[in-house]
Amino acid sequence: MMKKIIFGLAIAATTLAACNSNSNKSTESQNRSKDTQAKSQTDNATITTSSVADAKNTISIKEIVSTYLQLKNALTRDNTTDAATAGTTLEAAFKNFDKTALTAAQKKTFEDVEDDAREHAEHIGKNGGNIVHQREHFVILSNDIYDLVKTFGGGQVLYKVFCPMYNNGKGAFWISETKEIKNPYLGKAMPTCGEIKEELK
Ligand SMILES: [Cu+2]
Repeated sequence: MMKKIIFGLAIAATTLAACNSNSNKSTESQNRSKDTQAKSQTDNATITTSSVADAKNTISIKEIVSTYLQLKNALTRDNTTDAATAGTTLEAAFKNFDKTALTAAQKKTFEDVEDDAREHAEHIGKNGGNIVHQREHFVILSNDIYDLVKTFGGGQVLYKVFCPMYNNGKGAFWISETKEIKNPYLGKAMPTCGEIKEELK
């Protein structure tokens, strides 16, 4: 739990560094983000196995998911302005989310990702015109959305899709509402790069 919070802060710190457009810093920050991401995926496995049983009821994260998908689709079109708009809307959706009726497991997952996801959504919103940077934030935001969908359900069938080429072959995944591959990281340069890794219900 504490670990996760510390990693969250680390992400926030490296993210801010990335915004200062110093290329060395930016590369270092990306690498550190990747480490954090790997770690966070390990943590996820633990969280989801313990919380899946009592989840997927009462509260819907539909608005968060649909706004994330709008953001994802803007990135597939290389549309940095629409991505920024969706990022700002997503930040508001997290901010206004009503947590009062959550189960214990839902509350835990939501609070684990809330600050981090808001931070990434906010940066995407403020970086219209810099799609490279928006995509850096989208990597970790997608981890957060994955955690939420695993615990709450997505309100529709969703897919976890992996692109092995992004970030110099380190790869990254995203959440999609369609089986058809449209890559938000590489956009129109390589729209069909990606492989479905998991179906989420
Ligand atoms: Cu940023």
